[in-house]
Amino acid sequence: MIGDKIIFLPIIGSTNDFLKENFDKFPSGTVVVAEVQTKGRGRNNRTWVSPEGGLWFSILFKPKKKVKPTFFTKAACVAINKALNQIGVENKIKWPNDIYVKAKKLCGILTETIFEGQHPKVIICGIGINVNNQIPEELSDKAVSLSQITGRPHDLKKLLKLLLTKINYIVKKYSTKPEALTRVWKERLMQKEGDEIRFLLDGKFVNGKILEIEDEFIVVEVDGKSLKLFSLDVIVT
Ligand code: BT5
Repeated sequence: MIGDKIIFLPIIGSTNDFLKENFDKFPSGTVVVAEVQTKGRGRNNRTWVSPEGGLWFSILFKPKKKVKPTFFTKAACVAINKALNQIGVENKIKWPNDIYVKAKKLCGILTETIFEGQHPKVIICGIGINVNNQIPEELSDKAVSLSQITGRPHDLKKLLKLLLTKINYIVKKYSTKPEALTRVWKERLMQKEGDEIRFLLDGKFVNGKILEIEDEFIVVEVDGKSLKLFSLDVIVT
């Protein structure tokens, strides 16, 4: 069960790195939570700002069956989306790994894999949610915290418990039918196939139409040409 073992750390570089270095010491389902991360990471080594008051945690998976690592990103996205709806916070998934409230990012997910040959031996799903923490000045136009949205502080342990229960449920429910999870995830995305979007491409804003959404890439039509993109800076309005 996810969260049967939870390790609470006051301060660490990154909970993902902690599990990458120590995965052999802990069973599948172990969760590591840090009060503060000094080297919190996003994708492509981008910085994830992680001061006190936020919920910064990683889940260790050691899958016995063949599974795509993106299954866990989608499962976490859908579980968090549902958990937040349950506490009255309307939100959407932004492809591929974020949770947005209106036009601001509340949560990011970073799934990392250690392969044994072709087989994913260890999958680490790191989740960062702004809860009671301050949003730094430089992110204030694009990030938001749960306490800013609801106007009250939130109990981090209670929230963690709710999220772990939901993630556990979603992982179990869809482990034998991952394509059904993909459908649910797509339904809850901010952007859908067919949508006209404005996005950043090589430093320039362009308009395009989403042709196809996959786990790892998105196909966009721009000026009659289709482009396969592995990350997408959509202008969220
Ligand atoms: C993510 O990356 O959104 C994945 C973030 C995962 C963080 C968790 S916390 C627990 C675990 N341990 C880790 O070290 N990481 C995981 P990406 O899509 O690349 O977005 C990164 C971008 O989000 C940055 O370049 C900033 O623009 C923005 N950002 C940084 N900190 C933020 C924050 N606290 N809230 C909202 N946006 C933030």
